[in-house]
Amino acid sequence: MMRWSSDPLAERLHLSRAVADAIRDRQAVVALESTVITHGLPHPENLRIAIEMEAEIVAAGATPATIAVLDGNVIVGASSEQIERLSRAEEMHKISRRDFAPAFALGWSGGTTVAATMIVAQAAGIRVFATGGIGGVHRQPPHDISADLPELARTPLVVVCAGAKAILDLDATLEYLETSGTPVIGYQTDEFPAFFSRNSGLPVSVRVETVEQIAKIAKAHWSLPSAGAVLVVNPPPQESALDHRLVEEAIEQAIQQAEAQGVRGQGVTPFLLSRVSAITGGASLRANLALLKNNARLGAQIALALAKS
Ligand code: PSU
Ligand code: MN
Repeated sequence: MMRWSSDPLAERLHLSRAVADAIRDRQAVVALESTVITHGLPHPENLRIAIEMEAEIVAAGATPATIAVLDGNVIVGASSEQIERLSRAEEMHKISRRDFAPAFALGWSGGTTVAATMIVAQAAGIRVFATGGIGGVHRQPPHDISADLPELARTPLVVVCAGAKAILDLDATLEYLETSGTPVIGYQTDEFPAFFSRNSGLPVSVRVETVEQIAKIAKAHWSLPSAGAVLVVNPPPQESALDHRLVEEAIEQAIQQAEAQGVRGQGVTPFLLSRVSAITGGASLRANLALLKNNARLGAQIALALAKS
């Protein structure tokens, strides 16, 4: 057959056998991102949580697909050796939408952000993706806006998270989501969770009680012209969630330290997260790990509900 154009993304997609079989058989599959492994969490917690999230998904009866870029290839369903490599290597890129082209052309390896993971999941035929927190609008000038937000507006998936990273301007992030037409579904909550804490004082656009309701909303949303994602927000588990005010104080302090030390650009998030963890005596890290597992489990339940509907 004559090929009029090449498709570099499709050519570089490598699905594991388990993931390829599950997609072919229309079974429940949950995509997982890898920036949380390469840039979001310290070693060895990053490795442990990547394995535990997959185990949660398997236990719930679905197939996990950790997505990453290795040597210019797009991996869908990383093996334990590949996850181990992602968790250790220092020279990993943080890959968002803009970074795929150089990654393909130059053979980069890296963790995929929420935006990049959505692009790959969609290309592979996966409909559900679970993560910790999405990117959003930053608090300080230049009010950096994460590429995750425009991606949510255009890529039709169910994305499960515990809100946006707590270090962001949540109000502005919700306004962006509203403007760009992304439903924000509170799973058993009226409030947009603040990642480490269950409350933010900000409303979701719809509250649901069951995963079947989420599946119904997703299918209805995707019937609209050029529909993007539905964002499911799942409050962090009660036992490990932190008080909103306490987290706010830690973040304020961390932001001041970042400014004082001149930390900028992509370095800001890792810096703030590690400072907040130090200030809270590791409590924020424990909350982060607990909510990641919690979201993996909910993602699996939603994928099962979608597969049945
Ligand atoms: N939330 C966290 N830790 C993280 C991220 C989010 O608590 O590491 C990652 C996700 O992969 C998200 C990315 O997509 O940060 C957003 O980065 P940016 O704001 O540069 O787009
Ligand atoms: Mn950014």
